[in-house]
Amino acid sequence: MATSWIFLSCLYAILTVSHGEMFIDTGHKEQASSPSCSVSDVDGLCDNAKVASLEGFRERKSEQDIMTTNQGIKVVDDDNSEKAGERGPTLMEDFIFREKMTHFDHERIPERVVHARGSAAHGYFQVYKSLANITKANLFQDPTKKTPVFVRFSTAQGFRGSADTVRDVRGFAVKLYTDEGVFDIVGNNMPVFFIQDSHKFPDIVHALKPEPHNEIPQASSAHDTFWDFVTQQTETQHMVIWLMSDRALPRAYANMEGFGVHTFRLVDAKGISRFVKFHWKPVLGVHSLVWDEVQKIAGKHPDFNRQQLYDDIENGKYPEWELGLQVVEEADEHKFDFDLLDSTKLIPEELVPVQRVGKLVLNRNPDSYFAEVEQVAFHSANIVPGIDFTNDPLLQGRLFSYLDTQLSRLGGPNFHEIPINQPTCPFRKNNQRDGFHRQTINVGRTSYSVNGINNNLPQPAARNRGFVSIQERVDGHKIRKRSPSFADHFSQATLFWKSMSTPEQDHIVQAYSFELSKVGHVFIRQRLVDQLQNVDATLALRVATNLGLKLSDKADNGFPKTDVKPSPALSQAYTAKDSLLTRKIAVLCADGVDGQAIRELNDTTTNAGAYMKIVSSRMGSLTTADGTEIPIDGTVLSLPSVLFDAVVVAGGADSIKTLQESGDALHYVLEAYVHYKPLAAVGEGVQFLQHIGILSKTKEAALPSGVLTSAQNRLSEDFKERFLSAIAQHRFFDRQRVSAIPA
Ligand code: HDE
Repeated sequence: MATSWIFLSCLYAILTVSHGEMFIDTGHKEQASSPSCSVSDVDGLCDNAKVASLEGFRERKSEQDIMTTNQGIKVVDDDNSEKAGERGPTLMEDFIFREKMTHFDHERIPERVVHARGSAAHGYFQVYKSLANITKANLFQDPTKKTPVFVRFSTAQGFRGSADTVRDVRGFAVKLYTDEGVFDIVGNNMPVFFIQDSHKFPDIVHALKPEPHNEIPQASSAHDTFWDFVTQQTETQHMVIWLMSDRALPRAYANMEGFGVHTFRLVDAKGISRFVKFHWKPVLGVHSLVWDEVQKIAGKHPDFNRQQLYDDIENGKYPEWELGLQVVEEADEHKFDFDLLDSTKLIPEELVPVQRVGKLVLNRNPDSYFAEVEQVAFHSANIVPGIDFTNDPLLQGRLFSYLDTQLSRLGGPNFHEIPINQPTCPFRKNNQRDGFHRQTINVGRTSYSVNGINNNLPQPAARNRGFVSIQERVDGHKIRKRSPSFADHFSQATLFWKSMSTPEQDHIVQAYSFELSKVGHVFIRQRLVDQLQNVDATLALRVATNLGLKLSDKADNGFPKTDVKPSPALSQAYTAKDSLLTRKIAVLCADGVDGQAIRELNDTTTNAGAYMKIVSSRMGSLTTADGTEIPIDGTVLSLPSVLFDAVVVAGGADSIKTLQESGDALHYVLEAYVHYKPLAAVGEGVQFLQHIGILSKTKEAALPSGVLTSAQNRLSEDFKERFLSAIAQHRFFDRQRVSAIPA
């Protein structure tokens, strides 16, 4: 009995589910303050100058607090407005009511015109060794230094309340609070963009967003205007094939790569500049969900990615990325068969290797979604000495747009004073004044330069202490034209297609077929399949067949190029598959389940960094075969299989008998099977898999890929090892007969 109590309390600690915190196992950690740091400290966050700087703005509830108005008047009744008689009208003079309601009426600010839905976290960046040989940027010099960061992930198309798991590019915006000012790398989880010139940005966004006459569809590219645009603006074809790929369905933000997209410059202390592409490489590898799954998650748990980011940080499973650099000497600018200034092109890693130079760690959730995540203002023009721009015409437009958009979104030119946007080094030392919501009280008579009254303060910095643009010679006629070096719109789409594994290619075909089947105009569908012939003949034929179309005769325009070599780095087939950190495992069971096997599975998987949940047909607790009680974390409906990476059917004769009679339980496992997830059956659980036809009843038949069985309820070390490695593998796309299963 004593053992069972210990077991029970352990399980409770590990498995407790609280509303809205589905995968949290410890709850929010109570944090001890260190005397030198006013921030409640956990994991050395007092090292984080940005987090510490926010402390002065944090407002916590305290036992001593008495409710007041914003003017400091103590409020005695917060339930009733002041009326002329108990049943009479509310009085105009009720300033307490008026203040409360006015504030409420103005709680919303305009959402971002793109990337409205997002989640963010604090953390730090640390370089592995000094990069002084390529850049003088202060944040890249000292390997002992941690630069505070705030990172916001987002979808691009949907409104602020849309679902996380839609087919979309994800924003990956990193704000680095360096000692020399704020440096923003406002990137995406795809290395290229739809268009080459920012002049087309309003067009692509209007085409992609819900259609203007009826605001349908939400957060989806599967509609006429998007495909009408992209099939005519053919430079989009490379990014579109990324959008049709598994990259558009990330399992978690921590499983996404990030890319700066444009070519930037690194500048060293001698003023020598080199071209650079920024990459963020996820330590846990790139992993995606499958299309059927993401659509279901969008309904069952629309905050899926947001929740995981939040929970992982609360549980100390901090998301990590390595910063990667592809550096190209200026002298090599023209050695590629594409233009480095064209943001619809990537540099294959096989041509220019990605050097991993530092680590990004996210280790603290924001305290207030609005104050931090909603009000953070990224701007691709926020660079520091040691970084510079290129003439990429997409980047050049962004250098205008991000500052401009904040003026209406954040209500004026003083958004840099909002706490989350303030640099951690000295700032606003200038003669800019006033404007909406100005907080700073500038003391003194002078707000101009040059001034004699105040010694011309503030003084400009010496050239070697401040930002100086590289001395690029620019010479040209005013002209509205694309460079001929931007003309190839298809070769890199071919590169991407050729680099995919067979299952990834299948998913791309399915994605084009699904999207175009939602397009009403047949001529748009025809245009797409005809154009896909420039990418790959088989791809075009497969999509055309699914759409019931015939391919038009193709003019010999030189595409698809036949000499395109695949780039294995683009495929998820070769990503890291060696960790269980943050993986989620459902154990399906009912009363009479074998408790010992669950204990062992729980120990094995949680020790490896995974989350395990007990799922049954009702809430409460289960009585195991040995008489102990196990708390249930959720039901087959509230914790559906789409929220997990793997499913275990636990043993115990009574438990299996109950499960076999439940249609929801049968569906649960079949659905995990068709989503290619690892499945394990223990003891009598094997009969369950036979019952639903996943396992043959004849012993000789080979197990389907990714399905593990243990005839005994006592688990062997070998079984546990194979189970862990199957979960680390993530998905088993070589699984047979999936399309024949109705789940
Ligand atoms: Fe953006 N983009 N963008 N974009 N973008 C915005 O800025 C814009 C582009 C990206 O988490 C807006 O503050 C133009 C490429 C991210 O707050 C806006 C062009 C890449 C975010 C804007 C592009 C991005 C935005 C809307 C074409 C990847 C969310 C709200 C020249 C490299 C940042 C805002 C956050 C947000 C303009 C193209 C990434 C309107 C004009 C390429 C991650 O300013």
